[in-house]
Amino acid sequence: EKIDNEKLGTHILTAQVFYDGNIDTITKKIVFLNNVAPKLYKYKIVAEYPHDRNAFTQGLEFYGDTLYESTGHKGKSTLRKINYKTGEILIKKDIPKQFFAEGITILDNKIFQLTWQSKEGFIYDLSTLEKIGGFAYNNSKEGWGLCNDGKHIYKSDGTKKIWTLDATTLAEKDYIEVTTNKGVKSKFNELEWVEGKIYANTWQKDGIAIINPKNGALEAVIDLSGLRNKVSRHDDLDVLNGIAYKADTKQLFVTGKNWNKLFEIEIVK
Ligand code: DDQ
Ligand code: CA
Repeated sequence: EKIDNEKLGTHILTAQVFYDGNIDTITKKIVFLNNVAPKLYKYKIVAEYPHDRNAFTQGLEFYGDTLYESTGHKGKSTLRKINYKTGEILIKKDIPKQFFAEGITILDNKIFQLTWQSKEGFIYDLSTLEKIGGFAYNNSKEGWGLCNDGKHIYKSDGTKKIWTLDATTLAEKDYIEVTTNKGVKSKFNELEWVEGKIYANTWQKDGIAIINPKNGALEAVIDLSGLRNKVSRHDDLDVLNGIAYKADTKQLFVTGKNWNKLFEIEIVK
């Protein structure tokens, strides 16, 4: 492999060695770590809004003032259009029962939605939420989170990889590995594109990782562990999952699976 110095994580190097008239191939796995530890950020609550306690949040993204949400569990997955200020569900579409819906992202007036283990994604019309197409994943086994930078779509799959997808064909083109100064991390769930960085919930952790999309460096972690005490507990896995950024007003929102609140937060550095 040609070493791409920009990218952290696992690299497989192969070299051909000639000796005494023989040719041998040597393969070596090396892991490039980041040279600095992630910064630790705290948060401040700016506002609280109602959130459906029965929404097992898997994807969350704004388009203008409207919030879009994908909810999971097989047999009760949905796609929703929401007034975030009141929590009112404007449109709700049930996903066919065999699918466990996961992350969503919005690009070119379309909503792209992943499913967890069915290796299938769906495409919907942004305003009506009518299904207008689908796509398959060719490299990764699972679908977890999605976000986009206006040009490319980014997809997490539960492994240490975050994929870059072609925005037209949805084909998995390239990937980064999320890396700290200690190792390569995995289980990035809901994603959000925020001012040139990928924000990612780590599955079952009360924090958000801030990731450099160019090299995979995990640059900072926002510790959100105080939030779960501010929501009513639910029998289901009620973990932090759901990041949505209103880019026009630079507002950051987070919620959790089956949380009764959506929080607007400010990062405290
Ligand atoms: N994921 O979002 C982390 C990708 C999957 C969440 C799955 C949690 C529900 C567990 C229920 C298992 C039923 C087969
Ligand atoms: Ca999101």
